[in-house]
Amino acid sequence: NKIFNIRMRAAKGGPHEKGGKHISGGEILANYEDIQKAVNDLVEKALTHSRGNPDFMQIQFEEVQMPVQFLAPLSITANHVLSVREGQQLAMQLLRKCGVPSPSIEKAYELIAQPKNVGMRGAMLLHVQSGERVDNRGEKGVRVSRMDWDAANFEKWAIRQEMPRSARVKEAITLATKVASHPEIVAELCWSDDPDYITGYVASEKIGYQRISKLKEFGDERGFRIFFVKDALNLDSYIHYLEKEPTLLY
Ligand code: PML
Repeated sequence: NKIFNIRMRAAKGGPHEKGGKHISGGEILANYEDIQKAVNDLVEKALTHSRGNPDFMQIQFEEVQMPVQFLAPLSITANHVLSVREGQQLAMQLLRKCGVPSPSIEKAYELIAQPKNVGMRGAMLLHVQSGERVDNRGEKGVRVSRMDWDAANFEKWAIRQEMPRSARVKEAITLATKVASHPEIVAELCWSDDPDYITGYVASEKIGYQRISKLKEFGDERGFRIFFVKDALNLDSYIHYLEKEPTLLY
């Protein structure tokens, strides 16, 4: 049974490469019979996005040539905090629990504070022991791709877990589960660049998906995704895993 990857990206002010502002993106892994529906769903997602109407959209599909990895979603813990300060302190504490030393966490926050790293669409990969950035992807970062969660399974899961049945939550947990299942990645720290969305998370195989209700103030357009990796030697193989190897949640 062949599997296809269908991807969409939409921007305003022209294509992303020409300086257009990112409006929406998404991807679906589907059987041949479901490609039409996948395309419709992605077009609808782009046309109804809260960030505004796109004037550029690209849809692409291709057969997935590699075997698909099937994973169960990470377990979820909801952490309610009252302030950004409390949320960020909890995030640091969770990173330490995953084995990230304090000086490396400090280095991550130094990178976050640098204006040149604002607006990055992908993730930064940091070496867990030194805290140095090890990917060579500059301001683009590494974009995790080729992953999905069967819609009906996600719905059932979300009801059981009392989680919002939103595309955002579905995509974040799918991504975090794929990332955490790589044996060389010890932790992920993420929060959104959407000014209307302040919940973020720390995730790993060890601690699961730890949602933190407040990691930034409303109105803030700075979002980040950081993966702490054990070893920088096999960088190409991690990046290949993150970008190309297909993962489906069940
Ligand atoms: C959630 O658990 O509510 C999702 C948090 C991260 C969202 C990142 C994004 O905007 O894609």
